[in-house]
Amino acid sequence: MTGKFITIEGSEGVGKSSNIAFINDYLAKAGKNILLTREPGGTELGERLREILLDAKNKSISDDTELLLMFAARAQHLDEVIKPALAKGTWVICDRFTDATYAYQGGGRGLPNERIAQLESWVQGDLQPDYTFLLDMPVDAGLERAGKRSEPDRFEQEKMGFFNRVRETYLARAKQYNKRFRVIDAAPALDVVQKQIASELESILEGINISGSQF
Ligand code: Z5A
Repeated sequence: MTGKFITIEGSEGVGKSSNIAFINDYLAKAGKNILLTREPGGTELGERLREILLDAKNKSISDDTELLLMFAARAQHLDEVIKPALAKGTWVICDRFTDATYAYQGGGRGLPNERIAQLESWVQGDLQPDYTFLLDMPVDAGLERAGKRSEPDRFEQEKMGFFNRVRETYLARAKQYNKRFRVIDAAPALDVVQKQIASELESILEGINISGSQF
């Protein structure tokens, strides 16, 4: 008995938080047991690592350290939260996962994909999300949305070029893993974005019912 593992990705200001609540409600109405979680974070230790990683005062964190801390938080998250929930048949909705590492530490920081892949294989084994929603929109418009919020964190202080590489990496991965990814145009008004998400969720649920799975 296993639940489905759904991840939500995108660069700054694309509206992940706004849309995760919508996905949660949609699936709850469809009768699924749901666990909402996030990365980095999702456990007591992971949330402490998140504070370190996002704190704009921590200017001296090296790129390798950043990568290792992301996977340290992920290892704990998988063992303590994600795997047990999936094993019970719960659907896990996670705000960012390893695609974010490829996008931010790989695309953004320029760390080699091979190094990320080694850690991915060590920490996750074969475990991959069943579905990944990539909320995509032009970087400048996303930054404008994000800029209307509070003080920028350590990542939000990066420059345009960084976020363009993040977006390009996400789009390249969506193309490479096109069975798992659902790319959503996040630029229009929220109700239009949510119509696209609802349509994808409907087809996911239909596909699961047709294949005869009880989940
Ligand atoms: N990170 C990493 O580097 N490597 C990794 O492996 C992982 C993460 C897992 C924290 O992530 C940081 O960790 C992240 C990458 C790094 N970098 N940053 N920054 P996070 O997901 O917690 O942080 P975030 O990207 O800033 O996400 P967020 O705070 O949840 O924001 P959002 O989801 O992009 O957007 P939002 O809060 O839902 O919406 C932004 C604003 O736009 C808000 O005022 C909304 O009301 C508005 N909005 C949303 N949708 C619309 C539409 N459609 N129209 C108009 N306005 C809208």
